[in-house]
Amino acid sequence: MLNLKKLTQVLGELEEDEVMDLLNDFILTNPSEAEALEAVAACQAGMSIVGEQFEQGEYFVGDLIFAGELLTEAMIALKPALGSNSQGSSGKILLGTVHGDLHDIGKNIFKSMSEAAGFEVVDLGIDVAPDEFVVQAKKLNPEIIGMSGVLTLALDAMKETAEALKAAGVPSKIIIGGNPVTKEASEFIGDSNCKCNIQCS
Ligand code: B12
Repeated sequence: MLNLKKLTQVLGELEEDEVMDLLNDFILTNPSEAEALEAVAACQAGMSIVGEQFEQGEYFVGDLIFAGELLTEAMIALKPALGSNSQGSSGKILLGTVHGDLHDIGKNIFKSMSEAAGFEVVDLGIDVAPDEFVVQAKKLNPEIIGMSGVLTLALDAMKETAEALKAAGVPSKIIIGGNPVTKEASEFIGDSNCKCNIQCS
C-alpha cells in the first residue's frame, strides 16, 4: 500500500528518486482510480510544502522549477491509473491558464482528470489572452470553458476573460480553478456559474 504521508514528505523535500520509486512501485500494484487520486492529492500536499519553503526563503525559484518538473514526472507515472476508454463522450472542455500566469501543473492535472472522466479537452496552454479564449470558443463551441490560474493576479485575468466571453455571446459554462480560487473569487469574477476550485479551498 502506498504511504501517502511519506509521498507528501519526499515530494516536499524534492527527493526525486524516492518520489518516483514510491510511485513506480504503487503503479505496479494496479491501483484503482480512487487510489490514484489519493496519490495525486498527496503530491499536491507536497507542493504546498514546497510553496511554504519558498515563502520562508528556504527554497528558491530554481527549486520551484524543479518541483514543477518533478510533479509533471509524477503525474506521467500516475496517468495509467487515471486513464479512460470513453474519451470525448462527456463533452468538450476548452482549457487554458489565463493571461500573465505561467503555471500549468494544476491545469494539466485537471486535464488528466477530465479526460479520465470522458471529456475531450482542448488545451490552449499557458498565458492565454482573453481574445484567444473567445476566438477558440467560437471555433470549437465547447460545453465548458476551464480557466486555470495560480497567481493572485490570475483572478483579474479570469474576470477579464469571463467578461470578454460574455460580451462575445459565448454560451459555454465557465469553470475556474487554481489555488487563489475561492467562493469570493468566483463572485468577484462575476459569473454565478463559476464553480470553485475542485479542492474547494
Ligand atoms: C511550481 C511553482 C512554480 C513553477 C511553475 C511550473 C509549472 N510548469 O507550472 C515556476 C518556477 C515556473 C513558478 C514561477 C513563478 N512562481 Co510559482 N509556484 C509554484 C508552486 C511551488 C506550486 C504550484 C503548483 O503547481 N501547485 C500544485 C498544483 C497541483 O496545484 P493547483 O495549481 O492549485 O491545481 C490544483 C487545483 O487548484 C485545481 N485546478 C487547477 N487549475 C484548474 C482549472 C480548473 C478549470 C479546475 C476546475 C481546477 C483546477 O486542480 C489541481 C489539482 O487539484 C507554488 C506554491 C504553491 N503552494 O502553490 C508557487 C507559487 C504559485 N508561485 C509564486 C510565485 C510568486 C512565482 C513567480 C512570480 C516567482 C518569481 N519570482 O519569478 C513566478 C511567476 C511566473 C508567472 N508569471 O506565472 C507564488 C504566487 C504568489 C501569489 N499569491 O500570487 C506561489 C504561491 C509561491 C509562494 N508561496 O510565494 N512557480
